[in-house]
Amino acid sequence: MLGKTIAAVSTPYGKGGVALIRISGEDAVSIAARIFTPKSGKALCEYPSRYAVYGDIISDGVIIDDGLAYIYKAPASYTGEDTVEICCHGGILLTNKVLEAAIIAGAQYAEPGEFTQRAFLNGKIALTEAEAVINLIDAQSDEQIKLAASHRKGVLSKKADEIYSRILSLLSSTYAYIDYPDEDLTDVPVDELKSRLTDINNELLSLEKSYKTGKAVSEGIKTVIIGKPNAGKSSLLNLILGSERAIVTDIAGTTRDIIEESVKLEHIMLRIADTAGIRNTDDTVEKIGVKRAYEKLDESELIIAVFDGSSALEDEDHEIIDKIKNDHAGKCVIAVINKTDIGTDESVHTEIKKAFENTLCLCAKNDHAGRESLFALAESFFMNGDIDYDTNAVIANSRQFAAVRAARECVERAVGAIDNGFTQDIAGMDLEQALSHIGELDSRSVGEDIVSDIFSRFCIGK
Ligand SMILES: Nc1nc2c(ncn2[C@@H]2O[C@H](COP(=O)(O)OP(=O)(O)OP(=O)(O)O)[C@@H](O)[C@H]2O)c(=O)[nH]1
Ligand SMILES: [Mg+2]
Repeated sequence: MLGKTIAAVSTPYGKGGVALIRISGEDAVSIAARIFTPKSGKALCEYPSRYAVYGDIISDGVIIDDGLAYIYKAPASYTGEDTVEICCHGGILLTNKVLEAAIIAGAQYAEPGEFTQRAFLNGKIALTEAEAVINLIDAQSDEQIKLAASHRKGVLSKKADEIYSRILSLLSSTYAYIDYPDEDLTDVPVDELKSRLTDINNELLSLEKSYKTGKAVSEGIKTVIIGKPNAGKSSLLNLILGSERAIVTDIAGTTRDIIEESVKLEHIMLRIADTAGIRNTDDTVEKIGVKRAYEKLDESELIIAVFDGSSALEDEDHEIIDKIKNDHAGKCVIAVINKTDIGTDESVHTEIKKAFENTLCLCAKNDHAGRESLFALAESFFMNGDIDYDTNAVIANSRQFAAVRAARECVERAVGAIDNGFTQDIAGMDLEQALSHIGELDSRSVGEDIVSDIFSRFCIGK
């Protein structure tokens, strides 16, 4: 596959000042030379690497534009192969004609993400760095850019390398034991092996925990707003979003279906679902709404439970409190005591504060200070202040998380084996598996299907 030379338009489809057509592969320079004639009269192939050359762009023997050709010789290019990038004026038809000329001159259309896939296959970038390219392109918040940029710089892949080397050096000690069990050839005494493995285990554990933040930043936290009818859930959604997204009326049972929106806080994103008010009802549509509300509650990572603080709690409120306490223990919960503007029922405050650790009194109609307090509380669950992404490796997706967790479990098993008096070779088997999982995090032992899945999420031309 790497033998063929590929080409694609790397700039977005549409009119613009300039467009960029990228050609990569063994024949990149000779193909580009067929469609690009330098004004200097010198052939394109005669230019050294990293040169920007001004010239004419030719299609079907006719000059159709003038522009620049940037030459990068392997391995000093994005893909690690010979690459030429041709910049022409950014017309839709014109850009397509330049690409078509490159195809006629011998290139093949690139698949989505194929340039970055080649960079990965040619060892130019680690898998986490390739994933960061997609995240940079898809970023919707400053924090997402910071996290992706740190992965692009290799902060996570360097951490993976470091842990890999540390496990490997301990593994070689266990190999010495396997080869010469009766001789005392192991480099590392068993106590030291255990203490070094415990350090690695802790390091993997803190990496695993970093996903709580990484997920909040890069994927967003699944958040549900739940409460009895008329508690003010939709009003709260509107306050959070700063727009009249959901219908609000004084008729109990106004919201029937789930309303989903995303909101950016200072660092993290919330993927919020407003739900139908919880109550027993004979109304067929509302019943389905209540069932969906409970399903959203099950999926959620952050629960915003809304209570009307102006009048005593009702059966529905108690049902919701019990449900959260019994079935969702351990989840992040914010209990909002709403309608502070129309009075305070002390019993509600007492009961809610007794039931939940994090409570907030506000007026969902227009309380902007309350909105800020809600955001600050949500942030505090997932972020510990500003993160220095240059020094802290943070896991950004479930694939990376699964690899780190699996590696940590293997190291933990190895420690357990030593604790239980097993010989080093038994721990060694777990360490071999741990290495393979760390390898999955980056590149060394990742499956072909996973690689294809990652690159299929790219756009064409990247
Ligand atoms: N005074 C006052 N009224 C509020 C407040 N929050 C909501 N309301 C009113 O309470 C009524 C119900 O508000 P909604 O936001 O529709 O309540 P809900 O929980 O979404 O109700 P359902 O969709 O029926 O489950 C509306 O008349 C709101 O204007 C508040 O903080 N103060
Ligand atoms: Mg509603």
